[in-house]
Amino acid sequence: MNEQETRIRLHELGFDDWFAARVDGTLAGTHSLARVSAVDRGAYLIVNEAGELTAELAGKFRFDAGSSVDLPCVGDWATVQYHNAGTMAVIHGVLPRKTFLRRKSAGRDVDFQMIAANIDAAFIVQSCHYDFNLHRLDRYLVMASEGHIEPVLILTKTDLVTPEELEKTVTAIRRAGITARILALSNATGAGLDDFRRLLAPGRTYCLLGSSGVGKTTLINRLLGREALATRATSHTGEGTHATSRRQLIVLEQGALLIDTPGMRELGILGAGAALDDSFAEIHDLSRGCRYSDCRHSGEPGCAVRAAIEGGELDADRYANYAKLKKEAEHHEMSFVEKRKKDKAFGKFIKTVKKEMRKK
Ligand SMILES: Nc1nc2c(ncn2[C@@H]2O[C@H](COP(=O)(O)OP(=O)(O)OP(=O)(O)O)[C@@H](O)[C@H]2O)c(=O)[nH]1
Ligand SMILES: [Mg+2]
Ligand SMILES: [Zn+2]
Repeated sequence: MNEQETRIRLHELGFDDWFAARVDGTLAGTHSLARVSAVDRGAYLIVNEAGELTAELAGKFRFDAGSSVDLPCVGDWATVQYHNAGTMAVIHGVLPRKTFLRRKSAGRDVDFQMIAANIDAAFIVQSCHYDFNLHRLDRYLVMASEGHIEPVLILTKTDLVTPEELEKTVTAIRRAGITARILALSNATGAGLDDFRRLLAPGRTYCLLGSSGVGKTTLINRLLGREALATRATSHTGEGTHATSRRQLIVLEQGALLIDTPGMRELGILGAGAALDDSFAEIHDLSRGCRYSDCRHSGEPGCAVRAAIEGGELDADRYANYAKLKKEAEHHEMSFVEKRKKDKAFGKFIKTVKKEMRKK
């Protein structure tokens, strides 16, 4: 591949003049450019003009990084060197980020965790059935605007609500003063998918954000035209577990770049349990009236929350939404064992990629 072809291919992966102006000229000839396509606890995949391969951080880069924010994240442009005939890469640095998505690390004030970098538009995905929540939507909008990213709201599962219910949701969003573009679709029937496709431009990068189970990965699979990525429907994971376990960049045939993220990431912006009780303050207050201090509100005697639902003072759907998020928060907090499981899964994933590379 000559220099010209390499440049064209990198542009297809989202590289542009903005980044070109920020490449350290002294590295020309010795270093190459590649885009980070997946990250999971110290293991990296990158994509370059020839395809996808695994990468490691240079020791000096890791050592010099002041915090995790300085380390590569999905979507970053990295300066790399290749070894073993181009099958192994070492990342020496990342270019400045044009835009970014980051969340506050749980439990700390000033620490941030990167979600993705160099995103042109963020798709904030909520299901119009059951998951929809204005407060959460607002958090995502703040997150996008802080990162200088245009937000687009995607309402999924329109097949599960009536047109009137959908209309009500859209009205509620507009009444809250949210002016971002809204697109409603169903992965099940395909309604709205063509409109969604029209939003995607070749060489542009999009990130899907939203709670677990809203259909982010299903949407990507619909665009790919095959079950390329595991969803809750295909992975047979139980309720409350996350079908997607890592952030990953996917290149569509038509040329757009999509980053899938696991739903649990939203817990960071909500601040898990505490913030939940904050946004569902009335439920938290009600629970103080339960007979048992550790009441799960699942049929215990003297449960004030159940009584409020039965008495019509607390909306059953609102409570269901709270219970679901609470479960997710707890899941997030007990995630040590889960994390280990995921590490193993990622190890397997890396092995498959390596095998694929050897075949080429
Ligand atoms: N009825 C209906 N079901 C859908 C739709 N989109 C997705 N689903 C189902 O919703 C479930 C969750 O979908 P996923 O794509 O795994 O959700 P996700 O947002 O990727 O979830 P995480 O990876 O856990 O963050 C699956 O069982 C899908 O089949 C839709 O538009 N309508
Ligand atoms: Mg997913
Ligand atoms: Zn109770």
